[in-house]
Parts: sequence; structure tokens; C-alpha cells
Amino acid sequence: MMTLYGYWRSSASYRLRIALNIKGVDYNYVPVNLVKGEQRSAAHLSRNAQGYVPVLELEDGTCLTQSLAVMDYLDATFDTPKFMPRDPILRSKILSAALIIAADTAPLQNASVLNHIKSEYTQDQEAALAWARKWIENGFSALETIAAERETAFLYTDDPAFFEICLVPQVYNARRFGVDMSAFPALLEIDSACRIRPEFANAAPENQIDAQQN
Ligand SMILES: N[C@@H](CCC(=O)N[C@@H](CS)C(=O)NCC(=O)O)C(=O)O
Repeated sequence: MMTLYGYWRSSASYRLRIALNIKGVDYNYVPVNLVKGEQRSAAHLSRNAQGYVPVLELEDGTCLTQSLAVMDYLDATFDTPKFMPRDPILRSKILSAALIIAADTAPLQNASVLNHIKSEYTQDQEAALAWARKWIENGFSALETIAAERETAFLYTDDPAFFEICLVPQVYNARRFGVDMSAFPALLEIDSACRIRPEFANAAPENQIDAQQN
């Protein structure tokens, strides 16, 4: 069986829990406590030299890292349901929207980035949260424009694809950081349509075995 090393509140881990559930893949879940710094242990660094979660360890011990790369592996390995359509233009558009979250938004509100802002630039918690909100709102503004014009239930498709797998964890984080989500009604519609699905609900942070650990 595969093993997912993750943390309940990590949005990148949340993406992979959703992706594994949609594919119907059984996996072991091993929590790595980010607040206690377990991601920097020698054992975890041997799985991921970056010292990040998530890591998906395959049955033969191969460790896969970077959530989008792992989602791509899952889509290439498990045929149905497909996360990504075949049409090259549609694929590119979905990947572009997913990367607005995964490349341009989420990294700016990673715990280590917020801690760095506080310790190196003598900012308090409220300033760090305001920074996080600014970059989330920036990414969400662009995505809201795209989502408002959609012609499908989800952003470009009738079933959740890479984009939605990234969106739901990012909305979870936005709420944690106090973003006013009423400014993004189309994104909220997509988020709600995803979260009623069991694959998404079972992947939610509060439903993990390490939930509430600090
Ligand atoms: N681009 C990476 C991001 C991974 C990442 O940022 N993980 C965070 C949790 S969401 C982490 O492990 N942070 C630990 C730290 O900052 O020390 C991915 O998509 O997998």
C-alpha cells in the first residue's frame, strides 16, 4: 500500500488526500507534525530533501514529492476517473488556473514564509496574516474573473480536475486567514459543489487522525 506523509492543515497534503480519494486508492496516512518541526528530521529529509509535506511513498519505497507532480503521477497511473481531459488547450487552461494557486498563491502563505516575515522583519502575527490575505486575494481575484464566465459546473469541466483539487484547500486556508470570501461568489460555488462530494469531505483537515495537533 502507498503511504502519504502529510499534516492535517497542510493545503498541499489536503490536495493529495483529495486526489487519492477521487482515484479510490487506499493508502496509509502518516502525520508529520509541522509545528513540532518533524519535517526537518533526518527521516523526513531522506524522503523529501526540501523538508516539506506531502510525500507519497510508493510500495517499492520510491518517494514522490510536489503535490502537482504527484497528482500527475496518479492521473498517469490510475485511469479513471481522469483528472485532466485530453484536449491540449483545456489541459493548459486547467493547469494555468491550478498554478495560480499552487505556484503564485500558496507558497506566499506557507508557515515558514510567515514565520520568516515575523522573525526577520520584526512583524507581528497580524501583519503576517495581512500579508497572507493580500496574496490570497490577489490570486482569487484573477480566478474569480475566470470562474464567473465558466460554462460548466466546475471551472472548465463537469467533474473536479486539477484546479478544483487545488482550490478547495486554498479556500480552507483563506477562511483560516480571515479573507472575506463574499468577494469571490463563483469560487465559493465551485468550492461548495466540491465539498459535498465524499472524496473531498473525507480529505478535509478536521477529519484527519492528526486534526487539532499543534
Ligand atoms: N509546492 C509544494 C509545497 C509543499 C509545502 O509548502 N508544504 C508545506 C505545508 S503545505 C510544508 O511542508 N511546510 C513546512 C515548512 O514550511 O517548514 C507542493 O505542492 O507539494
